[in-house]
Amino acid sequence: MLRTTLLTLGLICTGLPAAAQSQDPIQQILANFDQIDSNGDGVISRAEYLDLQAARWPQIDRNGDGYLTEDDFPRFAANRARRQLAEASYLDANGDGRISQSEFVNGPAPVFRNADSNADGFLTRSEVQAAAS
Ligand SMILES: [Ca+2]
Ligand SMILES: [Ca+2]
Ligand SMILES: [Ca+2]
Repeated sequence: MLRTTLLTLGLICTGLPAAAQSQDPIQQILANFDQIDSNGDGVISRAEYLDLQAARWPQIDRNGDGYLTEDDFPRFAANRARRQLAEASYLDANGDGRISQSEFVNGPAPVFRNADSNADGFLTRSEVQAAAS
């Protein structure tokens, strides 16, 4: 469950159709592998993954106050917002009840860690494919 939280949060906040929201985050990495691999060396480094997280932040912090809180979700989605935020609470490193940009971008990256099966800090295409299957 944890591994899906980061990308799910972003998709919920962008208001994409339900079908797109349910897409597995690792499938999205696989589909965008070449764009995420910005230096084109054929592997996704942790730094390239962090760049991806940083690029997604504006869609997550919708009201632009620098923190992810319930206020960033549509009012009608308050219950879902609380659930999502509870699942993402592991990102709240300083325990102040909200997730800052730096906590989000630099925090634990379970999607990356789970896919990096040899734990060398790089995702190869075959590691991503294995995680996606
Ligand atoms: Ca790369
Ligand atoms: Ca916010
Ligand atoms: Ca915090």
